[in-house]
Amino acid sequence: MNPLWDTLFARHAGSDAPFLISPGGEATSYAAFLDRAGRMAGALEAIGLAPGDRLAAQVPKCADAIVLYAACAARGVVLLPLNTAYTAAELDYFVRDAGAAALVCDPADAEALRPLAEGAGARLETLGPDGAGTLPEGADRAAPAAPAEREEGDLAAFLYTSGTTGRSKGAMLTQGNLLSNARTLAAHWRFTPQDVLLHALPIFHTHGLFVAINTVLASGAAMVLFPRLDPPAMIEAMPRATTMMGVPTFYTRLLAEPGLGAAAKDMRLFVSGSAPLLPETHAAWEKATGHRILERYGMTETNMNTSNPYDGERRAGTVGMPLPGVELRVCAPGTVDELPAGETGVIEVRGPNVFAGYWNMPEKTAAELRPDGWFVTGDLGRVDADGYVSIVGRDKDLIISGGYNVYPREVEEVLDAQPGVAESAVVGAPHPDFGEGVVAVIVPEGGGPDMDALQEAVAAVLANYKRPRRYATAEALPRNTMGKVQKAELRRIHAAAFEAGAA
Ligand code: MCA
Ligand code: AMP
Repeated sequence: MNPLWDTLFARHAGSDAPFLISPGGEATSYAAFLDRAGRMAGALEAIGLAPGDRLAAQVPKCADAIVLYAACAARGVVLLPLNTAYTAAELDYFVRDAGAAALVCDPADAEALRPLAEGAGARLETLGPDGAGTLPEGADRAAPAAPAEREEGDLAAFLYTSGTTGRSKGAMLTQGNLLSNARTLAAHWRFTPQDVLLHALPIFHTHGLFVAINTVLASGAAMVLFPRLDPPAMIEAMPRATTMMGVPTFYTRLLAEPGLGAAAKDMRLFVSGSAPLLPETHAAWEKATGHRILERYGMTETNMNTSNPYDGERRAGTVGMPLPGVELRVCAPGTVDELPAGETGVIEVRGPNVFAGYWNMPEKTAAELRPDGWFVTGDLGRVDADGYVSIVGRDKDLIISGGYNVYPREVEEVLDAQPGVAESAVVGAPHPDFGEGVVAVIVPEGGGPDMDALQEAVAAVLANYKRPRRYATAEALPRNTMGKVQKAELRRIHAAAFEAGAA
């Protein structure tokens, strides 16, 4: 028995139905995909990976990257997908912290990453598009491996999430976590084998990897795989598709594309999540396409928690109701006192979707995952009298830019270490394309920093989407009587940082 492999993958054995479709229309059947996944599992076995071993993967989005996910499921190897924008410094931490047995990277990055892998005691493998790399070549040669024996409680993936304090945490997701959500979403969003999903999300986060791919697998649907967000190509493919999932930036960028209305005519469902969808975008989309976007809410630690209804009202500005099997409550901050409908507090969730804790961090786990199974999300929200959940803010210091999380603390630590910087504070400001953009406020010391050198130093350690897009200076940071930086005040001061014409 291997529930993840059996339920999502093996049940399609022998099926000629399409699973992966290239933007040009070339289809790979489920049967052909499974054959390759079995061989890729053989390649993992050949390099000595055993069930429970961690495999870190910073690989380009391509069919073989999805084959690798399937092979890890088959082999019981714990997949640790990594953002392709992460720098070597970021990668080094994840590989070491997870005790990864292998690091898989783009063949083009192999030489640069070899010392890192060696230093961390991980073997280095490569995987690129079009069958290039040591693992795809290994799969070409390997015989299919038999699936490993696994149970629902066994780990399937580690997804790292930064935090408001301390080191990044590896959220441990079990086979059961992924399966419960896959089944729920496929049913709730009415996926069938006739569906074709436009897949343009990255596949190293929950949204593109689990929400999108597992829902397709759980329903026997197909997906058109785009290497990245590509509005013209997606509009062209839309008449051959039925559904799309995206972050809000997908919707604002597609709205600027000619031909959207006609292309979207026969689509069945548009889903948005990972960041708040502005009610204006919701309205503009309905006007342009006749479709009401279905917004849902989730987290790395919990997969999906709530969704607007498929049949009922998809209410703009809300994330709908708790999904079947998921409990949600709103508590007064710092307590377990549940608040009445309409009052704002911290959202907590419980259910089979909630992760097993943070890798090697019992204290962090205890702080966020209560012994009775409630997970403290750090999102501030309320539940209306008719059950719709709205997210109204965050109890955690977090910026969400284009669907990616940026933890200000991580950026501030890098800025504070630069010459000429006494201290810094990083906040989010409304951004027309990314929803929020990163703004850094620097308190200079001495002659102040050399800004070119500072930006170079930032780029050397932080992934591109975390880097401040605006810098401002201040003589001092606003602080409250406890000495805490008043981020709300800084957000107010810099609210127009990304408005047209702003410096
Ligand atoms: C790219 N850039 C960004 C971002 N993405 N800057 C800020 N925020 C971003 N998200 C910058 C690059 O640094 C570069 O800057 C320039 O934009 C162009 O880069 P490029 O890669 O070409 O950008 P793009 O292809 O246009 O990508 C924008 C994007 C992408 C499509 C919005 O970021 C994206 O796919 N986001 C989705 C993220 C996602 O899947 N989140 C789910 C997390 P420069 O020119 O200065 O070098 S999972 C989750 O949140 C939970 C579980 C949930 O509920 O789903
Ligand atoms: P991550 O840690 O990358 O999984 O990001 C999860 C966070 O994204 C949540 O805690 C929310 O703050 C945010 N999020 C996800 N979906 C939505 C949504 N539909 N509306 C508002 N925020 C969202």
